[in-house]
Amino acid sequence: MWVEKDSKKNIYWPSSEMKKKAHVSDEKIYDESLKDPVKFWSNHAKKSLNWFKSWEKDYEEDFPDFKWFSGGKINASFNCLDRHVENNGNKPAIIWEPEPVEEKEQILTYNDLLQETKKFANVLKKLGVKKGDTVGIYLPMTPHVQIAMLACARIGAIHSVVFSAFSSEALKTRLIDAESKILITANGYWRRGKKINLKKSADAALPDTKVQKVVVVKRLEEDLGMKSGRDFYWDELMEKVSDDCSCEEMESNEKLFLLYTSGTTGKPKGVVHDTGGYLIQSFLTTKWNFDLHSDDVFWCTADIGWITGHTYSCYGPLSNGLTMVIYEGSPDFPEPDRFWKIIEKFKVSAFYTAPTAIRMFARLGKQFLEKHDLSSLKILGTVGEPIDLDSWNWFFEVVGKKRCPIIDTWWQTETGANVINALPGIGPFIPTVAGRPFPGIVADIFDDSGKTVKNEKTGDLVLKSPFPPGLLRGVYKNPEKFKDTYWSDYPDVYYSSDGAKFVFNKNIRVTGRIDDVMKVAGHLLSTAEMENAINSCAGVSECAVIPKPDKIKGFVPVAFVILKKNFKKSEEFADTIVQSVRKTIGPIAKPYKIIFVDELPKTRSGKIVRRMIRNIVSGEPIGDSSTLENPNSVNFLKKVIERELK
Ligand code: 6R9
Repeated sequence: MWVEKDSKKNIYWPSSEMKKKAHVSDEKIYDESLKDPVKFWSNHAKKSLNWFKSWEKDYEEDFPDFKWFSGGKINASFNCLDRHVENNGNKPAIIWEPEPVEEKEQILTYNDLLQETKKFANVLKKLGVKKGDTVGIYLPMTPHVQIAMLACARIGAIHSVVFSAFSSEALKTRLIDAESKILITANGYWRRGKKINLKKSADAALPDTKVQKVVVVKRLEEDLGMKSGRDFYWDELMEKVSDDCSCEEMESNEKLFLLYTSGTTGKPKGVVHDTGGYLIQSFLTTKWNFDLHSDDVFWCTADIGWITGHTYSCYGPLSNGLTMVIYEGSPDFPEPDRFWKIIEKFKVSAFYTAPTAIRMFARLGKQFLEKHDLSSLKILGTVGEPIDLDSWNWFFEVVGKKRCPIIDTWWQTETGANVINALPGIGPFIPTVAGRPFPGIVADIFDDSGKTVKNEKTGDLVLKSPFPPGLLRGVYKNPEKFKDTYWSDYPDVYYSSDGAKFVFNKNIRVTGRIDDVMKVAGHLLSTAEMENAINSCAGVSECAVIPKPDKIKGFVPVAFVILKKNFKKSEEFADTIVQSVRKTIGPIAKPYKIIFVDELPKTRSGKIVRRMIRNIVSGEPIGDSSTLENPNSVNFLKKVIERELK
């Protein structure tokens, strides 16, 4: 038993067994770390990471710019690989489970991973990649993706991974913005028993980008069309290089990677992460939040295309020298018990997934778990969106058999690593509540006037100085956007765009986004990006994309579309719109429904009042409509929504 129920409240505490085993179990860590957060992080960075040269200044701030460990020289690839091989070279680093059940798992030890990374780093060099260049990565979940990322880090190139289920247009936008000269992709992969032709999407993305060379992993047997002089097979390149490659000494604040995230405008933002700061927050949150010890097996189910994959399926576990599982395919293939089978097969001790997956499993039923031995599990983690009470209970009772703490981790692409959650050895574990800020992180919840809110009152979640070491250092090539998006709503703090409240004495419940982005099955999508795709269809005059609550996916996008004069609504036209969104962003952004309307509520200045439409769609109070330009549109819209969505 790793947890105990509080006898009075519906909350849980670590058992004495958990307290004994945990890396941290003394409550004092919070107060002590907050007395001097800079010292807290510096001590851990010194103790837990290998530096080629120690830093001159631990923290500097020139708001909103800040630096950690200035002058320090470090390499992420070295910290994830080289330093482990002497004592743990034969320890599995990655256990890769392919989707087809007839294919055997592949295990890469730290020796293997280091050797492959060194070789691939030499491949990159041979292709002309230099320190500071960006490299596009559009790969499925096979170990090539970690090798490619670590090879970039090794030579000081900046990786920019694009989710393999994004469309070619989404890939193109990101390749252009990042100015990538090289793309690493695969000829395909398996998803739900089908072959996905990734190379075709990659090819379609390349015109108008700066990409000159493409490295192709041969995941499938078929040749999907290689362009001579531009495309090269990964394996063939690897045969021709040496397996010796030293690490570039990176100044701590130099870029490690870019990762694009959806914002409130149609254009995704290239979130910039540095090296030393990002690495220490990734290292420590992995170790403490999932209470991982050397013989544990960690499995984070997130795709590498998202920040959760970067931090908890690459840099976090590998910098700790741990064994992690990665899985290529769909959670319910060939049967809905695939995840539980994997946990049993590899004796996973900490399992980190998303509420949308939990909701799907809960709906499928517990019979799929009951035939599997899940007794290896000690810690369960969740991330991506607020977890509802039913899903929390199901995760706790059915998956964890009431034995394991649930670590509900709040964080963002921008924060790089976990920021708010309970610690396994300290607790409390409160259903639907993330918990306290991780030690050394200063968070607060503000009311409109920038003062801390009272208990149980919702406000804006902010981070205060000294800013967490893993926090973003910029929006790629766009300092104005960086400033406007994160640092302008209140003086002196980082604004998260999430609503939150304090409950149970300084624990934080995150209530969700307050800006125009939505989480669809855990994927952060921008309504403006979807609206741009819809507006580009001939015949569309204007539109509003609104999140509709959904039992499994959290939210699904519904598009309200006003047509130009002389255009008629039809099912075919609705389908054209759906296909346009699919093509521009990817299948995850596919609208649940297209609703044609004659008008939408607007302000006097002509802006669509999306908040009001959102309230009608989620059945919440509509608010004052008297100041609208067209107050009658609201009643009309209510009827349409009742008819189309109920
Ligand atoms: C890591 C990740 C960030 C947004 C964030 C918030 C939501 C993430 C959450 C959570 C409540 C949690 N979010 N974890 N909300 N509780 N435990 O998901 O990054 O894709 O950038 O999304 O996700 O709304 O602002 P990203």
